[in-house]
Amino acid sequence: MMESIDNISIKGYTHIPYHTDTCTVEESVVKSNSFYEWLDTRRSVREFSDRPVPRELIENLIKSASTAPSGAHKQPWTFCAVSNPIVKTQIRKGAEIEEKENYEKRMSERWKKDLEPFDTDMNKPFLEEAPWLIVVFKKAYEYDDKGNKHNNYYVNESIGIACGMLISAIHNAGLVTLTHTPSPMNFLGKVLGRSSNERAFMLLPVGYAKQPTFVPGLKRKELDEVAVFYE
Ligand code: IYR
Repeated sequence: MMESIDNISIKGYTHIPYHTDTCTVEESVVKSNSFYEWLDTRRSVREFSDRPVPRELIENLIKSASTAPSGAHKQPWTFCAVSNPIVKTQIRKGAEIEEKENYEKRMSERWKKDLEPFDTDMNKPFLEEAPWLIVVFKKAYEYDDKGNKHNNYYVNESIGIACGMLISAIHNAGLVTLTHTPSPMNFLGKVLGRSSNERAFMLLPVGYAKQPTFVPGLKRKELDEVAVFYE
């Protein structure tokens, strides 16, 4: 039995005891390796099954993402979860208008060549086929009760972490996603009727993978290509 420790006060703010599972270093090594092996099985998937996904599951994913650390704990994000087929169609149409411009005009030849292994183009059927779309909005600023405007802190860093945690939560639930960024993404705020302080950051279609599904046979960089140790 762990001895209970009381809350303490620091500069007038309550601090509570932090509890986490205690484990040996050996257990930590085993856990970290199995987490890595499991995370390494995640892939971006563009083909979705029509198998339904209940709203409760999506709520759990969003709650998980919203546990992410954020600048001064402002949690500068809104997750819009869309299953309404009419809204999904509007989003697909808006995204394909931007992607047509991207593929035909904005993207360099080198960029398009780099994308060849992924077999992407301006058509985005997954925006209607996936049972849910989660559109993540960042809040660069907010208004307090008196109507005063306050900028949030480290908004891109915070929301990037939250999206990473969302992607991990999706993988953990046995679902798949891909990070879709049909820039510019202003159309998403209009379709979803968001406030002017909310900027679309990322669009994640969520569902079960179509069976069978094929993904590019890509290879991840080795540890020594991505890490440098200073011991
Ligand atoms: N937004 C486009 C292009 C695209 C860009 C990158 I970088 C990718 O990794 C994948 C796609 C699209 O979604 O097709």
